[in-house]
Amino acid sequence: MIHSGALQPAPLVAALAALPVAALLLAACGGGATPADAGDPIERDAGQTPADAGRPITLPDAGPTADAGAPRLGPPYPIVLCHGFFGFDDFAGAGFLDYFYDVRATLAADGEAQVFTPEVDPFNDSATRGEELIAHVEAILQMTGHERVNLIGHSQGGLDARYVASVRPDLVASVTTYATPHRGSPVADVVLGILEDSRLRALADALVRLIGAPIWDAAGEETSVVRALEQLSSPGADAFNAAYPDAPSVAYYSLTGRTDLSGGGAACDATASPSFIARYARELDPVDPLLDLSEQIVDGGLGSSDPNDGLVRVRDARWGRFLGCVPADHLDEVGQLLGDRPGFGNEFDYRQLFVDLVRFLRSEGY
Ligand SMILES: [Ca+2]
Ligand SMILES: [Ca+2]
Ligand SMILES: [Ca+2]
Repeated sequence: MIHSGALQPAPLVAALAALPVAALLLAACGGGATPADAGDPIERDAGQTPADAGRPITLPDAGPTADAGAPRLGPPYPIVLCHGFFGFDDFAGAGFLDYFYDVRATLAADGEAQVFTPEVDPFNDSATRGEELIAHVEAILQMTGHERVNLIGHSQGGLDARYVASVRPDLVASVTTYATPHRGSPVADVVLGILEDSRLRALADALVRLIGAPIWDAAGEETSVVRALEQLSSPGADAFNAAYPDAPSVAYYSLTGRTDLSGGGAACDATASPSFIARYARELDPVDPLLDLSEQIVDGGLGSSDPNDGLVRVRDARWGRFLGCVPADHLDEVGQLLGDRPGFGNEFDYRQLFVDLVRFLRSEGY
């Protein structure tokens, strides 16, 4: 936690901004599930162990996988869920692996045995996290024998996924980003002092509560949380997009949430939005109290209404083929906290969304 006495004025601002951003980052790809039918185990050196619910995957030592024992299986490809900014470690005892709350078990019940939830640095930029993710993906491919994976990233996890696809397109069949701030988040801009806002202090406090981590250490120096925030700022997003262009061979999809009882309007318009998303068109979501302040900043203030999920604006979340909006705040999107209902009167079912999304990817040939 931040010790207010150690904070400098600028760092404090940064701390505030970091709160909403942290929620955004929630979605870095987490891969960890061990397929039940992985087949003959491949001999691997005991190296790093990707997080997995009780059944760890052992990463190969490092070597390239392009040659010996090259993966060869086609679709349906393994699913890799990429988590965002932080890991909910402090939320009611929920472990990091529950970022996508109960999603892997839900998908398993639908016949999807190869769903992974790898863990990457909860607070860092997407180039760093993306490199970690590449190592996980290589291990997953070696274990499953497939030639590629489908990456589904929530929040910053979507940027991590894009990094992997840009740098190693040979490993990726599709990238689906969910509430990912491709064009940055006003929350990060506010925290880093790029935008002025009188609510900074309260925002910073809220951010620290949300991410459960200090933005500045006791000496008043920045932590890696700041690197993540810088990436999520408007200029940081521009630089990332320029550095890591989409791979022509990879399919890109996106979807996002809308909250604060907004119907989304034109911002959510999606050409031929699939029925599994369009079915929620009439549902409205009340924003989680944890995101109330950041929602006010993101949507432009009183009298304005820029559709968003409490941390990410809809217009910033569009990438590739936009599938539409679901009635959910940034936490509801992945079933947080702890699988709670999204809000009074809202029939959005995030578990069903993941089931339908994976079925959709299968129907698309991935
Ligand atoms: Ca609003
Ligand atoms: Ca919720
Ligand atoms: Ca909600």
